Amino acid sequence: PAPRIDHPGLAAKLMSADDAARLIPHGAHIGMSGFTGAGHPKEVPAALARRIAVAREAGDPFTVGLWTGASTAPELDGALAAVDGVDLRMPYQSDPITRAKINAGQMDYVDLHLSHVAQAVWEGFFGPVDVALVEVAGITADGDLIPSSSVGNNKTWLDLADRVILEVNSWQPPELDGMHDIYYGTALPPNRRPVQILQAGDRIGVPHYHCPPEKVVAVVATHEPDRTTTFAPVDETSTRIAEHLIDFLTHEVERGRLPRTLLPIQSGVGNVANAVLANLDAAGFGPLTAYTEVIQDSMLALLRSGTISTASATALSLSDAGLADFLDNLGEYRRRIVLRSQEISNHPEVIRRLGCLAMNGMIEADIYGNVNSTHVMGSAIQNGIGGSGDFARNSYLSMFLSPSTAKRGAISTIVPMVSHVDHTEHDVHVIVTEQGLADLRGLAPRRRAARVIERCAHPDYRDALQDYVDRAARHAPARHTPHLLDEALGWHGRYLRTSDMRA
Ligand code: 0RQ
Repeated sequence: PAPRIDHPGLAAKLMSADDAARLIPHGAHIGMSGFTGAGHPKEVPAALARRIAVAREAGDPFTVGLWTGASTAPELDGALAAVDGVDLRMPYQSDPITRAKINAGQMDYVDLHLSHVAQAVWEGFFGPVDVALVEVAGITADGDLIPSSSVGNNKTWLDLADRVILEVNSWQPPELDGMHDIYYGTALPPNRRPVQILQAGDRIGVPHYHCPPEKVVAVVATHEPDRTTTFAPVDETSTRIAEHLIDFLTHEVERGRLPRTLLPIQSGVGNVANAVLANLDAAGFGPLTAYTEVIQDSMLALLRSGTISTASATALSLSDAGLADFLDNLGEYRRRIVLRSQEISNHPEVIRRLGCLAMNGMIEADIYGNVNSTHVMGSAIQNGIGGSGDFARNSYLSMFLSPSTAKRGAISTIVPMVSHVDHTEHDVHVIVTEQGLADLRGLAPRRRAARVIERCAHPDYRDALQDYVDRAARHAPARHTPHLLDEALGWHGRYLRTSDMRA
C-alpha cells in the first residue's frame, strides 16, 4: 500500500533512506522513535550505519548520540553499534552488540528513569536535539503526524529538534489512528500543572503529533514490520512465581486492602512478568485496568477475555502470534488501549494517584530488600532500569519477581548484599521467587532478612545466608542492618573466580 502522506508539501520531501541519512552529520544527537521493538525507524538507521562504515574506512571519525524511547531492534541499535557509530546511548537498551560495546568501555551509556528523559533533555543536560528521526503511521492533510506502534519520547524529539526526518511506514495499520493520547500540557517547574489522569483509560491530549512542516527535511516511505519478541514458554518456575503472587493478591483482597477489581496493574518486561499476567486470567479478579509501560502478549489476552477492561501504555511489545492477534482485532483493541508519551505513561504523580500494583523482574535482591535490576556481578550492564524505578518508587504495592537462582543454580538471586542498587529497601514491598513470597511491609531490617531467607532463598543457599546473618548479628559494628563488609560481596567474588557462588 502507498504510504499515507496527505500533506502535499511533505509529500514533496520524499527521498531514499540513503539520501536522508546524508543529512545527518558526524556528532549529531539524534532523537529516534522506538520502544521495545515497536515504532522504531526501519531504514534510515541502517543507511546511516552504512555511511558511518564508509567514513571509517576512509579514516574519518563518525559517531552520533543515539537517544530513543527504550530498546529498539537489530537494524537500529545493532547496526549502529556494530560499526562503532554510537558515542553515547540513552536511556535504555537490550541489544547484545550494544551491551557488549558498553561493557567493553567502547560506548557511553546513560541509564535513566524513563519518565525523566524528556525533562533531562529539555533542561539541556545532553545538549541539543540536532535531528529527530521518527517513524509515523501517516501524515494528515494539515501536516500533523499519526503516531505508530509506540510513542516514547517522540513528542519531545519533534518539539526540540532543529531538523526532522520522518519514516512513514505503510506496514503500520491505518486503524492505529485515534489510539494515541499525546499530551501537550507538560512544562518545567515552576509552571507544572496537575496531570489530570484520574483513571487508567483517561484521555487528556490529542491523537496526533504537531510538527511545523518547515522543520521536516526528509520523508522516507517504508513498509517494514516491527521487531517481534519471542517469549519463553510459561514454565514451572514462572508458574510458581505467579501462583505465589496471586495467592498474595487474593489475601490482600480478603483483608480489605485491595478491591476485587485490584488496582491498575503495571507489568515489566521479560518472561516472568509475561507468565504472571498469563496466570491472572483464571484468578477471578476483575474487571481490571492496567497503567503500564508496555503491552505484552498476555496483556492482550487479558483484554480479549475481558479480565482487563482498559490498558494505558507507551508501546506494544508482542510476539508474532501476539502481533497477528493485535492486527486481527485492532478495531476492538483501539477502543481499549491508550498509548501515551513515556513521561505520562510512567508519570510518578499519576502512578501514585492511581495506586498502581507494580510487578517487575530483577537480577538480584539482598536479604534487607535492596534490589538490583540492571547489573550482572556489579560491573556489567544487562539492559537498564527502564521504567521499573518510576513504578517501584511510586506504586501502592511494589513487587519484584525472579527465579531464586540463575545460571543453572550457580548464582543465588538472593544475596547478602546486592552488587548494584537500583531500588532501595525503602522502595521494595514484596519479593517473590518460585520458593515463596516475602511481604516486607512494616518490618525492620533484621526481620526482613529472616523473612527473605525463609520465603525466597533457594534451599541450596538458605543455610549459607542464615550463617551470614547470624555472624553479622554477632560481629558487625552495629545491629540495625548488620553486615560483614569484608564478606558482603564475597559471593559475587567467588562466582567471578569459580563460576559458582556455592563452590
Ligand atoms: O540471561 O538469558 O543470558 O541466561 O539475566 O533473566 O530470568 O530470563 O528474566 O527476562 O524476566 O529479565 C531484570 C533482566 C530480568 C529484566 C531482568 C540473567 C539470566 C538471563 C534474563 P541469559 P530471566 P527476565 C518496565 C520494567 C529492568 C527493566 C525493567 C530487566 C537474563 O526484568 O531488564 O524492569 N529489568 N523494566 O541468566 C547474573 C543474576 C541474574 C542473571 C538473571 N543474579 N546474575 N545473571 N540473570 N539473574 C519495562 C521497561 O522498562 C521497558
